[in-house]
Amino acid sequence: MSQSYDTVLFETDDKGIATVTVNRPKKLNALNDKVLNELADVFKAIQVDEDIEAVIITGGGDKAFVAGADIKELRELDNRSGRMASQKGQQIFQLIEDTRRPVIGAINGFALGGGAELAMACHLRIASENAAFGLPEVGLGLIPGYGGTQRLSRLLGRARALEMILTGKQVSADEAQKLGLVNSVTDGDPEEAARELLGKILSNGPVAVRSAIKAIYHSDHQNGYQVEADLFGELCETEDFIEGTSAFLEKRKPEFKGK
Ligand code: CO8
Repeated sequence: MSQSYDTVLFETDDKGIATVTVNRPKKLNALNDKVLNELADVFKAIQVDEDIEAVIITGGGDKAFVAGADIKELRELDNRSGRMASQKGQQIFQLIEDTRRPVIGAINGFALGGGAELAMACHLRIASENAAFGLPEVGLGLIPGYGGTQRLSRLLGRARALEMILTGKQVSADEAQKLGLVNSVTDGDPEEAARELLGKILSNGPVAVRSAIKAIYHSDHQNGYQVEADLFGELCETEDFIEGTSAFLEKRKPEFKGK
């Protein structure tokens, strides 16, 4: 199934894997207001579509994942509209992070500024060898505004986040992996590598996978242990739990129903 937007391609395959492609290749997929609105629409649709098991986000063309927020639009902002634009982007990226199905960023080129922030809003990131990451906002007299100061600090630790953001330097895919910014680097197509990884993830109990994402993101909150215990208890009453444990004891492969 595919749905058409002007700047975002949205397709779902027969395994329930949705691919969301930011598609403005002539502008290196820069995030203008239209792209952000369409991303919000797509992810609102994903949240309520029970047939979608996982999501891959990637960039159109062969040069960029997303080269940042659209600098032409940024130029028009003042204090009030700038704050609002930052909050709007933060909310959309939070919507992506809150997807209770695995979201993998297939980073196929430049992931700069808002593009690096979009990558960080994904649960997992796989980069192509030519990918490059950076938060160059200070060079434009700005700071990251789509949650990047927060997510980069959580992913890399404060010292490394400070170094990347204060220098605005770009790092290669290999360096990004060493820093913990991406999970892996592939010499092939990162979208294919994401599908391969999803093959492993989606063979597990679907309710457990969703609960694990929720619990892990609660490690940022004070009640993380409580959320973990509550979800653990809920899982103990699922059909998937009965099936997973029975399959182990009966020495066979489980057939999960996602219930
Ligand atoms: N915004 C708008 N247009 C862009 C952007 C961008 N971020 N990036 C590239 N483009 C456009 C170029 O202007 C060019 O358009 P045209 O052909 O019409 O001149 C086209 O894409 C191709 O780009 P280049 O010719 O520059 O391609 P190169 O291969 O020479 O260079 C680079 C590639 C190095 C990626 C270069 O394009 C570049 O430096 N781009 C800007 C990167 C950047 O600074 N990104 C950060 C932007 S700031 C940001 O993301 C803030 C996020 C938080 C905002 C919160 C509140 C709103």
